[in-house]
Amino acid sequence: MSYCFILMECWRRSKCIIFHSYMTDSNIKASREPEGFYVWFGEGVVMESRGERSDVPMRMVVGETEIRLKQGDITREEVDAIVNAANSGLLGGGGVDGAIHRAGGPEIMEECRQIRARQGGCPTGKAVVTGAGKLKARYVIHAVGPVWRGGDGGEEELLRSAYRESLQRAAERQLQRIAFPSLSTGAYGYPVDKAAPVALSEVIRFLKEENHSLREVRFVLFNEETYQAYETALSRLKES
Ligand code: AR6
Repeated sequence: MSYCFILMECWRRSKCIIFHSYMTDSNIKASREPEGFYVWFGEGVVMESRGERSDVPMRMVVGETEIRLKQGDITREEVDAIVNAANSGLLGGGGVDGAIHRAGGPEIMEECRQIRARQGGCPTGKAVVTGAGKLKARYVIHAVGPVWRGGDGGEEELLRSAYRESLQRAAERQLQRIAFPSLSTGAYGYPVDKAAPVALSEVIRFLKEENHSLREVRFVLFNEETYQAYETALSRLKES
């Protein structure tokens, strides 16, 4: 491996690179801010990189499955199934639910209507499956997370259940790649710093303990704040 390659990899992955010069006994810190600042020395220079950049997708491997965090719009994901943050009536709404129905077209709502007619909707903590209409995914798994009421109303178990049920629906269909939004942390008001460790730990538990075909579980997080909360939670879970 060439030095140039090593340098470029460190540069890509690091928040900060420090060049130690043992000839002049000085350290030169090359921060990535402002972007593009670059320092190069000749002989007698040792390079050290520090920190991990948040725009390098964060990952964790559990058995044969990768958990991956990314910032983006879930309606664009090319996976076997995307999960929708639905309501019990499967009636559509705002947030990610609205975005999925808009992008996927009316077929998804028609299937939701049939499920409603058959079983009266989908209780909180459960998940049901429809096709994905015009989306790139094959299925939409409609999961109903809890409304946040302060934390004493069983919200954590209901949120765990919504993730678990979604993964079970995927496993029943032998799916390999599934993408989640951050359930309940928008209109339903679940604080994202509390929801992220619940979501990730339940996914990790499922992957370790249940029979499944999954090879990738992707969290597609809409904004920076949500991404950061999941990144912090995943870092802590990796350390524990
Ligand atoms: N891709 C990924 N994440 C998104 C997208 C998108 N296109 N759009 C929004 N989010 P919410 P909830 C994020 O409100 O809290 C609906 O009306 C959003 O930033 O969609 O479970 C339903 O019909 C937030 O981080 O879902 C229900 O009535 C996360 O998705 C109710 O809202 C969840 O926010 C469900 O509320």
